[in-house]
Amino acid sequence: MNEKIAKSVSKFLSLVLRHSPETINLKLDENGWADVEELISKCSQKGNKLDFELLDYVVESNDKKRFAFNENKTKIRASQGHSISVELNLAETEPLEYLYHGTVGKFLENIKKEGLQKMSRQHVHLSKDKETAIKVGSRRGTPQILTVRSGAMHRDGFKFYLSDNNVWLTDEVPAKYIDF
Ligand code: HQG
Repeated sequence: MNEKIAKSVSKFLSLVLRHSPETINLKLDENGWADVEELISKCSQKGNKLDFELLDYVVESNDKKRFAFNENKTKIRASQGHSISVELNLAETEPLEYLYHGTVGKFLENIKKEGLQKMSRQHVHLSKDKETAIKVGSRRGTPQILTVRSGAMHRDGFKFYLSDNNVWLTDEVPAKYIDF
């Protein structure tokens, strides 16, 4: 399989399954699922040649397992990262004592004031290891890694969710729980 093509399909799927399904006139249900046949046919109509084999390859080989099929592979959704409102029905999960968030220097002043906010997404994204947080921060420049005292937050009543692809999600992280 051509990796360049797979990457470009993955980017396009992120766009239509997380942010703007209307780009190809696709309908997502309230849980974020799209019909696989409809997705394939609407992508192809818009010139993004896609067939089931390629879609299956992208889902299975994706570095971050960003997308998931339902059991019989008739539906597909993004496992996290949405900006549109979808109910992922993720189970509330007790977090590890510490989780990490990768950001960049220019945001620190604001984060010290307001804590971590979900910004344009549905949740604040956290990871269990610093390596992942470094990668996330590096998308924007020199990474700055914040340590979140998630255990303390949880004991204080904040809820945490673990996505199907192991990204920790929460609604916000007040600054007092962040070690800068
Ligand atoms: C920052 C990618 C100012 C926050 C990644 C981040 C991740 C604030 C940016 C996933 C702030 C939001 C999500 C505040 C937060 N003031 N800046 N109060 N609170 N920020 O992209 O975590 O490859 O929405 O630090 O790997 O960077 O797409 O979040 O820099 O898992 O699958 O505002 O996206 O995954 O940016 O990334 P994002 P993120 P994919």
